[in-house]
Amino acid sequence: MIFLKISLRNIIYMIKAIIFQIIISLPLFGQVITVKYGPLLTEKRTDTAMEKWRTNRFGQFIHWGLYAIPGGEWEGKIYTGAAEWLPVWAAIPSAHWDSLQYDFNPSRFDPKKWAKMAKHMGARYVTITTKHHDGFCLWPSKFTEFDVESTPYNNDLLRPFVDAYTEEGIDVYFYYSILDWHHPNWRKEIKSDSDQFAFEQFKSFTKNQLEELLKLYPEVKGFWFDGTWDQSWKLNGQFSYELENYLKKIHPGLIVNSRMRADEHGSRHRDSNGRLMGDYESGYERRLPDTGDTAIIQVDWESCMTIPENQWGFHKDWTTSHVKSPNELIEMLIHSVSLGGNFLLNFGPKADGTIRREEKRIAKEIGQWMEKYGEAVYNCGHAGLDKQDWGYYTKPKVGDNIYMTVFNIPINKKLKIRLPKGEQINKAYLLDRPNRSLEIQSYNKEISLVQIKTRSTSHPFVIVLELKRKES
Ligand code: H79
Repeated sequence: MIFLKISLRNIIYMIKAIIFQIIISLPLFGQVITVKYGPLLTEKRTDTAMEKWRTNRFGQFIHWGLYAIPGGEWEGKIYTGAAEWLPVWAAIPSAHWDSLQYDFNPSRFDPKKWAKMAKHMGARYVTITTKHHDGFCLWPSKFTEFDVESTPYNNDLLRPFVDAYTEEGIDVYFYYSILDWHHPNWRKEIKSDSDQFAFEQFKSFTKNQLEELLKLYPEVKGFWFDGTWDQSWKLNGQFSYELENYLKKIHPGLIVNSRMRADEHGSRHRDSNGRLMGDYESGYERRLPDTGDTAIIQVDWESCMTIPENQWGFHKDWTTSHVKSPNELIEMLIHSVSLGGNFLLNFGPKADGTIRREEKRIAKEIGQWMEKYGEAVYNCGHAGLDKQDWGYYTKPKVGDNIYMTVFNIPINKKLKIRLPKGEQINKAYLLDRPNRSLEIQSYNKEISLVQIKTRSTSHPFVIVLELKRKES
């Protein structure tokens, strides 16, 4: 009887599972939802601008704005949430927050120093907050008074920033928050005709500012949109489609993240049929795809990461969460590249324009590593081999070599490699010692072992693997 009960339950469970499978695979059976305002392109872009985006692989994110002034502290109380969300955590009235602009005077801002630091870290692109959720603009905008021109600093910050980074050969991208706590016409939800009217004005304002940014800073390579999760924006799939199209027309080669878009059914990042919108998937915020999620390589994608747990803008107290070490961050970078993605590491400069000591140190240490091993990062992607516990494989776009970045040395100092059928190892050597080959042993038909010598290192290191076809 018990047996019967269990099997009945199992049968019900199986039926449920089958129904679920059928539902999720409906698009595969041709039950495709009609989407008019989905992706502009359904394939990966192959133009030179996008190819460059792919070769860059490592970028610097910069969150800078009025939130750097309080740095997470309001009326004597430290709020441990993200510093740029302080007006929400401390329920600060808009007018009060906005008056911070009269205290904004980054007299020590020296973008050449920032750009040099980024260059030494190995960043090939930078994404800076031109306007975050509070609506404050780092450039003199014709369309608002809530900008850097109305501060005691009264100078454009973006122009010298763009110049300094461009000078160092670093591609510049603009972060832009659609959501705007300052603008009177911003709406989270459209509940009435007057909301609708206001939001139409807001859409024009958004379009005007984006056009303005492209006109003032024609060097910019793309936009990183944020703050697009509210109902008002999700209901405007047609507008975001047309806006993406328009911006790309007036600025050929422009690169736009998936977060900008919703389709006309309100589906974000991916349309209602699961197709990526924008040029790359930008949903990986403070997280990475699982190492086994090789399906992700079908699209371009980027992960953006904070150094503490969740601080983007400058926060004066970094003791309340784990602060990632350079090695942890390098691992995240390599993890991203091994799955064909980019890694954007965040920095939150202080209100005076300087960069905090902890961030400088981290940038320097990552830079020392990149100097030695950057070959395994730039222009690299998924290697097509099964991931092993010692670390990650990456493969350059050009050439046949494969890089193994080792983070965990096994007790027996033998690194397992499972090769595809018909392949064998020709040679393996340390990237920084190309003249000395490492010994290769065969474990069984499919698995080989690379023997490493005792290597006392406090950093990950890279092995180059040369493969060749097996003679049959
Ligand atoms: O700019 C950085 C963050 O400030 C910003 N994106 C990065 C790059 C960011 N803001 N919010 N989030 C990321 C996470 C979004 C949380 C939300 Fe909510 C959940 C928005 C709406 C629901 C939490 C709950 C915040 C508002 C309500």
